Amino acid sequence: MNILILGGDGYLGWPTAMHLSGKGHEITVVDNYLRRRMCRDEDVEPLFDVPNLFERTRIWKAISGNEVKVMIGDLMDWSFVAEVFEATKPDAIVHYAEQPSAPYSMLSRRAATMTIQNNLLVTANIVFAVKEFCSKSQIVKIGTMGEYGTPNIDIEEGWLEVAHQNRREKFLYPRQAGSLYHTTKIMDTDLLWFYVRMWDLAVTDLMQGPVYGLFTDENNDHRLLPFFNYDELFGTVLNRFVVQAVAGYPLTVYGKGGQTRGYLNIRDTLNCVRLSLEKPAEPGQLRIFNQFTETFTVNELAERVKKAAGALGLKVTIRSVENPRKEAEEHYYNPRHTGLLELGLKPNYLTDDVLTRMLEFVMAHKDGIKTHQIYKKVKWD
Ligand code: USQ
Repeated sequence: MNILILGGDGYLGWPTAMHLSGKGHEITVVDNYLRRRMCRDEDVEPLFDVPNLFERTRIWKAISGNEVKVMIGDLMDWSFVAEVFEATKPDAIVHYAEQPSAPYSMLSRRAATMTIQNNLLVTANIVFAVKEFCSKSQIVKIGTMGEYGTPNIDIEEGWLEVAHQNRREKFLYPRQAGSLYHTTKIMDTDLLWFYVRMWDLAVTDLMQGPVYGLFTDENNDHRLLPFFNYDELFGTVLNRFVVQAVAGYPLTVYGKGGQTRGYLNIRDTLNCVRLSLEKPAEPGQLRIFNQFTETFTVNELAERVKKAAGALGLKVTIRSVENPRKEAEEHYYNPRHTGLLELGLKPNYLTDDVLTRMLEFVMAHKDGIKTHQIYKKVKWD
């Protein structure tokens, strides 16, 4: 397939590009380096430097023999979007091109409006571009489990059948997000659902939980590793805990630590995206999968990291800190996640070996850890 990866520079975008390129697909990555700029602006650098996209594609070509094309520009700008779609006429679009951080979206009015503008306008531009340049191509959009929030009933995969006054109808499962970022993901799902109904687009929405990890089959050469953020804005919780364990920084459990989420290894993100592309949604279908492999509370993650780090001789403490977020710290959580398993996903679970490998890598990069960026207390209220 000829595949466009929008947001191809990010934590997940670049590993996805290599993975699909390695499987023989023709890949073009598109990015405007927004993530790199936001990190610089907020003084939260990743653990190690990552080469730019042109350099990454040169290294990947030398190793794999595969060419990945690069286009740099802003997907909020229609003239650039048109140029990209005209030049590539893709069979499929993987849409990662969003501001992905919940805490960033709660920083300020400016950060909030940037998140709304970027995430919604880019999604809308993709819809218009598909209609105009490649109406048969499929869209795989990265959504988030956070769209559902933490309701006191089981979470279905995208849809809920409602019986009301002796009649039945299927609706999008009720969504009630816990941050402005997560709210924009609800809104872009609504945009896509509207145009699926109007224009028969074929869309898969992958409702992803927090991702952890660094290593994939394609990045044995460390110059090809993804960004590894461990700061409060862009680091996901398990990646943060691994770095905190190595730095001797007490693991920052927010509040009671009973917050439960569905987690997945970065390898499984790549597999889920590939499986969705290989078995596409039908025209006129919004297909939704809950994309995670296992659930943990924050307390459980902290204990797991403490144990694995202890085996490496690291002395780790866990500290409950004031929760900067407004979220339930103890709650019911039972989301279904059978769709991707049925497509063929073979999960990579969180084992001690996985944690040990991450810890050892971070130990070798310990000098790069800047502890001031770990806990900045970006308040939800
Ligand atoms: N948490 C702590 N301590 C920390 C950091 C986080 O207790 O030091 C807690 C948070 O309060 C939250 C949970 O850990 O309850 C997960 O936090 P996170 O920062 O790993 O994840 P989140 O902000 O929800 O966002 C991440 C990605 C986002 C994706 C989302 C999936 O950044 O792009 O959409 O995970 S989900 O959480 O399922 O919505």
